[in-house]
Amino acid sequence: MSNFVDLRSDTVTKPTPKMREAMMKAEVGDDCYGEDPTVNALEELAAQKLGKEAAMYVPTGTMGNTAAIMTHIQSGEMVIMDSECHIYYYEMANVSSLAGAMPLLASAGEGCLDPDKVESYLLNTRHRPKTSLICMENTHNRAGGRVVPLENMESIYNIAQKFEVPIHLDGARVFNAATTIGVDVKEISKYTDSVMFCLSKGLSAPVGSVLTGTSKFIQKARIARNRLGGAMRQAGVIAAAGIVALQKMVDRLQEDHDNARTLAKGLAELDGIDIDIEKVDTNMIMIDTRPLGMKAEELAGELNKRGVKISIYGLHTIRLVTNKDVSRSDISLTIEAFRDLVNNLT
Ligand code: TLP
Repeated sequence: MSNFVDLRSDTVTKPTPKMREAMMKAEVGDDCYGEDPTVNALEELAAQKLGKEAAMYVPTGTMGNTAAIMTHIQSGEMVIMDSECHIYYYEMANVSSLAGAMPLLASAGEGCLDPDKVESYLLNTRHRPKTSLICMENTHNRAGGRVVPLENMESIYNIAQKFEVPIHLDGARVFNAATTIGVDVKEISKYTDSVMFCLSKGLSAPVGSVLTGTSKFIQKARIARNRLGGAMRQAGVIAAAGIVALQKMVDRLQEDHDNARTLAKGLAELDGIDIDIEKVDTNMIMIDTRPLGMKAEELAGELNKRGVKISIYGLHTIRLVTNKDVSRSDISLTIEAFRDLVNNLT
């Protein structure tokens, strides 16, 4: 066991004993023949939770997003998105290299899309390739786990409907968003045509994400998954943990959010730590390292020496993510590590 407090991500969470038990007992079959009962059960459960007709289990969120884009569009078309979204920033340019699309950036800040920019991109089609898809992300990772308000999603959805363009949601942490807004996740997914969500983040499954949408869309998406080499066989062994994640782990996400707030409040009291607590919507905290006179890498190294792992999110930005495996006492240890660091600076 490591003695580190690991705040790099919620992806670092280990499966629960219930997950391991379900994995051991999972009934399996060849999923490429549609014969894995556990995968089928997970897909049905996921579709029902998101209020969609069908779902497809994928190994990663990146594959789910890429398969969705490949399914919604033709190569040579354009896809509207935010300049800080995961699809644009982190996903190895798959939107261009695998789906063959050009991203059109329509950011409004804080993870939202600008309705006017979106509409003008959709209007102006005469001399340009077709704009065939809008991608959104909720919660928004690089915006610091911010919840994109339902109003923003609704206004983008209304424009999309008018121009008959689908919306894909990177909902890697959509259950965190629903928890903060205090609504059923369907209140978010109703403003989308497809949603990818991750089982392997705050929900703590060891592997896996799910892409949801209409039956026709998912049928086509299975071909995209094959093209990406992502068709699996007796995947019920891992899907079993995904079922436990959906059934048992959604209701505890508030605990991660409460821990993030406690951590943010504790850190904000220290000299040189500038955090806007009102922006801590979910399980993430972003910290600008400049008031400490340090670059993110240097600060990460200093925290590591004090037993805390964090992520570097820019030259002067670090990210801290609470998760199931970070306890209240880990929160206190982290505040003490920062205090020690700050005291040694002054
Ligand atoms: N995000 C990871 C890193 O890649 C940055 C993290 O630690 O947060 N969408 C969003 C919004 C994500 O945050 C991530 C992972 C993904 C998609 C991709 O999921 P995976 O890692 O399963 O491919």
